[in-house]
Amino acid sequence: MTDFLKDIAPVKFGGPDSTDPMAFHHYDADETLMGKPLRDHLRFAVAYWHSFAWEGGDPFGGQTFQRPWYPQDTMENARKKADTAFEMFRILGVPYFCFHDADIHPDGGSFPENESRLKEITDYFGPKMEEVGTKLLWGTANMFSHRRYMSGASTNPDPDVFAFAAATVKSCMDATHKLGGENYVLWGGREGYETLINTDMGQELDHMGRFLNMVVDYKHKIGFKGTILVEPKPQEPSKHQYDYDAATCIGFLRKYGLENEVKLNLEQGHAILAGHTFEHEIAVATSEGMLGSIDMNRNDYQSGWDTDQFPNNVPEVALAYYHVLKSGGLGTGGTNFDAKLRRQSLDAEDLIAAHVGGMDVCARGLKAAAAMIEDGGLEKALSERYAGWDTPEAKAMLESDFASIAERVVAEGINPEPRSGRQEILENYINRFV
Ligand code: XUL
Ligand code: CO
Repeated sequence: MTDFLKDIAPVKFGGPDSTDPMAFHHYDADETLMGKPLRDHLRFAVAYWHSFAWEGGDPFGGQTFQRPWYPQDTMENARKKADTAFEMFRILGVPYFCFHDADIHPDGGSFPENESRLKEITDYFGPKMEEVGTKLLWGTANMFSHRRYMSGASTNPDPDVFAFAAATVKSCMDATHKLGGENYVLWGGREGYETLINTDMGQELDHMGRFLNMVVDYKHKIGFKGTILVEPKPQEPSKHQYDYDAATCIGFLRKYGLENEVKLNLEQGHAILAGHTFEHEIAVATSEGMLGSIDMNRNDYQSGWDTDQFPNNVPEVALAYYHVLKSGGLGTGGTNFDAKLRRQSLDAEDLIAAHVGGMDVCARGLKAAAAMIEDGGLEKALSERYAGWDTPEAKAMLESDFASIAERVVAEGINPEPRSGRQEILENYINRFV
């Protein structure tokens, strides 16, 4: 038992009436829904970076947290951090975790030293994953924090940065493969630009497309069976991010011939920053068969930057899972809590309670989504709204042309009368389930 978590017992399911703040009220991993336990629907993961690497800083002040594994600049403390992380995975009973290279070992100053540290710490993870029973949902490379990446990684004007990034992603894919990771994620980080005055956007996009093709080639070369995912995010940290939202990423993947090889990792907060709802982003991806995984969190609606809070809005989460379930579930993906404590939430108890609350909110949302699917009310309303398209005339119109459509409009005296979209009635319907 590490010092940090010594007073915290494994979290149990207490049920909706329990008053224990450290118990699950809605997430019972074994509860079956639509023929599958909640554990397998939700596939929860803890994000190593927010829970163990982030120290509580903001643009106006530094570290507020005090953890036994600080300062994070030695391999000894990286192992201490890992000891605590796996203990927390056990306490929460989460099936998965996710990491960036930079979260799990301190920077070594050169590629060979980084690679050797990555090997060392992931070798340390292996037996712990076995012992605790936690698997790797995805690995990724942090190609945005170090100053070498200030002008991007694969989109950097300097080919040496492209090379460093390629070698780094190769090493992170090797580590992910070694640990049996089920996906590999690339979030653009600084793949974007501040000003066109100094940027050749077309060339940068071509380099990013080539880089991602190399990722896919390497996946096949090493026999990695997981899914390659890209994670859309707008306007942060670069003013103009190339992977702005799901639709932008899908266009990019098609342009570079990657639509059958790469899927999307969608994040609630990134959807909000892009001016969308989370369910919009999920529906864009599922309509193209490209939903890979979700980063679950909550963005502040007033702030305009990425606040990465733990989710606590059941209706929002329910609509997100509604679209996930409708498309057949998360596949190799999962629900990764890309969420961090507020910087005043100093205690180990805060960290555990944040995850417990997040897991409960997701369980409530998923159950509401499943109930709406089983009831069929939204599907029925949809098929009624689009029923006109089931007629032979409507189907034939899609195969015809403007001239014959215009003739038919005249011949049949077509003059449509608008019908209600019934939005409030449907919102009231959803309220019955959440
Ligand atoms: C950044 C973000 C990342 C990715 C992984 O906003 O979401 O943590 O999930 O690089
Ligand atoms: Co994310």
